[in-house]
Amino acid sequence: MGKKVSFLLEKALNGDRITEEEAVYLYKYAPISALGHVANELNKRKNEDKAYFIVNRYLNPTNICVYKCKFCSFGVSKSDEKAFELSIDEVLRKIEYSYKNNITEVHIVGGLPPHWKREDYVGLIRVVKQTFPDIIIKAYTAVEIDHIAKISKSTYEDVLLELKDAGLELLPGGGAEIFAERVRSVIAPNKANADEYLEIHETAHKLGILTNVTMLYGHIETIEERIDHMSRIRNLQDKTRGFQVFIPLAYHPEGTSLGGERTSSVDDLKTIAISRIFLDNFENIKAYWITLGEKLAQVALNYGANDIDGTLEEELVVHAAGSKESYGKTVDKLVNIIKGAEKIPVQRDTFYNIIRVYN
Ligand code: V47
Ligand code: SF4
Repeated sequence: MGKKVSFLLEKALNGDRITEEEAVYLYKYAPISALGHVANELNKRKNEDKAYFIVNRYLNPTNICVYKCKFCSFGVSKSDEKAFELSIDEVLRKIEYSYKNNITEVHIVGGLPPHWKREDYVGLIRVVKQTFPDIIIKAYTAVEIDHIAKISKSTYEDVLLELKDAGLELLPGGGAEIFAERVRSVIAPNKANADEYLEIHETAHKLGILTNVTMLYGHIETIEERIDHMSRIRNLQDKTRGFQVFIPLAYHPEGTSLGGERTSSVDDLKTIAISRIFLDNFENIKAYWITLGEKLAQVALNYGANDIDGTLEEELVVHAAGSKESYGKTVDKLVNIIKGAEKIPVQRDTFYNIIRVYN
């Protein structure tokens, strides 16, 4: 291992913040085993041997979308034969089914149909909350908030306050992709840009709504652009402390107009480890089993991640792009994944409050 790599890893272990340039250097030159060791150590200081999962349901009300992001094979036009739009009754029936499995959270995100009005987005949340008052609603990415604000000629604050009043409790992290303009203008030229995404999260934090944040990696971005992405997130977190968890999402190319290859497992683990080392102001790093696969998500729990998301029941976005992970995991399965990683499985709620420890 080179002198500079050892010095930088030591610096991180001493609890000193590493710079963007240093993170790029580690990404490029540090051996994966050394990165994993340091990331695991830093994670242990925050979370001991605990690794979290949640009993939840993912719900996509529609795949009809006016935006045409090049990495996405989920969103389609209204006239596409794959287009679907659930009725309110269908939404409630799906949640009712999962309610029997004791879900504590429903994660609602979808396409942005040309005919949906602000009332449709708000009404959906209101009816779900009224029907299932004890389920926490994590819904609508910053892209949806931006879209609703634009179609109703309103402010982000106004939209977020109305959704909060309807029952929304946390914004999921989707829609971040890669912030750098060079990349975003190619892969997602039409939707909320980086400044808008970050402004929405900052506004949510100011209103007392916590949020998650993602990074879609493994397409046309450079290592420098990944670190730039994490750096903008770290800066906002310094200001607001409103992000709960960082979720790196490995790009799946199947059926997308962008094409490309799946990321390597080494790249996936390095990305988890670097994010744990770089984002010193984050408590949680999620290894999302849908994008990593259950085996690699398990390994990632020893590379800095402390969360694998949840039971989910059904997931359509990454499956449209080639994820072969079987839909839904039982609690037993998630507990076994975590135990297999030699960590202590902890069922959490949306806000990382402990529901049950599986010793
Ligand atoms: O924003 C779209 C990504 C995201 C592809 O907040 C793709 O806890 C890989 O954000 N290959 C939605 N990824 C999912 C998401 C998420 C998932 C789990 C938990 C949380 C959370 C958030 O999925 C999109 C986009 O970045 N995505 N297409 C693809 N081809
Ligand atoms: Fe629409 Fe989201 Fe897919 Fe972009 S990523 S096309 S906004 S569903």
